[in-house]
Amino acid sequence: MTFEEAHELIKQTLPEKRYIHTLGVVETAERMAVQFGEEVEHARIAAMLHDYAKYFDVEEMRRVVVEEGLDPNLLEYGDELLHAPVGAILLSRQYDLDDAVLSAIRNHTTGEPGMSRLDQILFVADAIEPNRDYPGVDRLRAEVERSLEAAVVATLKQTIEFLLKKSVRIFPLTIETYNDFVNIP
Ligand code: DGI
Ligand code: FE
Ligand code: FE
Ligand code: FE
Repeated sequence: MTFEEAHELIKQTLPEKRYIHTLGVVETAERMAVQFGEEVEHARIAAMLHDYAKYFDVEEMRRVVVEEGLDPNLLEYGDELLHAPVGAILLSRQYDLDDAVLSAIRNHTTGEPGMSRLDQILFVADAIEPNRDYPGVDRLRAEVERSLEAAVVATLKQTIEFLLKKSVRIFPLTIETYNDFVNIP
């Protein structure tokens, strides 16, 4: 699938606000791929497709988790987690996409220990794209100038703090990714 094909698909699939968010992620992931020497075309396509399943029917997404043998814990931590792994699976069924691209889409919400540099770029770009506006977002943007790993840790901290404030369950993979990326003193 080419970038333009992905763009057409997403324009037809997502509502206006999510489409605008997506274009911000594309712009940010593209810039970060240049900065960190990763393949720009993979970054652009992964960013364009990352929220493909965001508004899919929750019951349908839960069925995909069961059918495809994904981690059954995904069903116990809130529906927001489903769109990343389920989106990657549904896209892989319908389109020819690079494994590196599918991995970045699959991991964009929780991250994963040992995730690739492309995964890291999408994970951070999703959180800092220009349309994002929440307390601390400029601090995250500044971390990207330090290092990609520093930006991943800062993004995970912001996500975990947000989940704690909301008193919702934190998916173990989110914590495992934090433990993997944070520096041992
Ligand atoms: O899809 P986006 O809104 O662009 O961003 P995203 O894919 O990073 O999803 C963010 C949502 O996912 C937000 O509502 C918080 C939720 N989320 C992220 N990590 C966890 C989580 N929810 C739970 N319950 N546990 C997590 O570890
Ligand atoms: Fe998402
Ligand atoms: Fe490729
Ligand atoms: Fe997103």
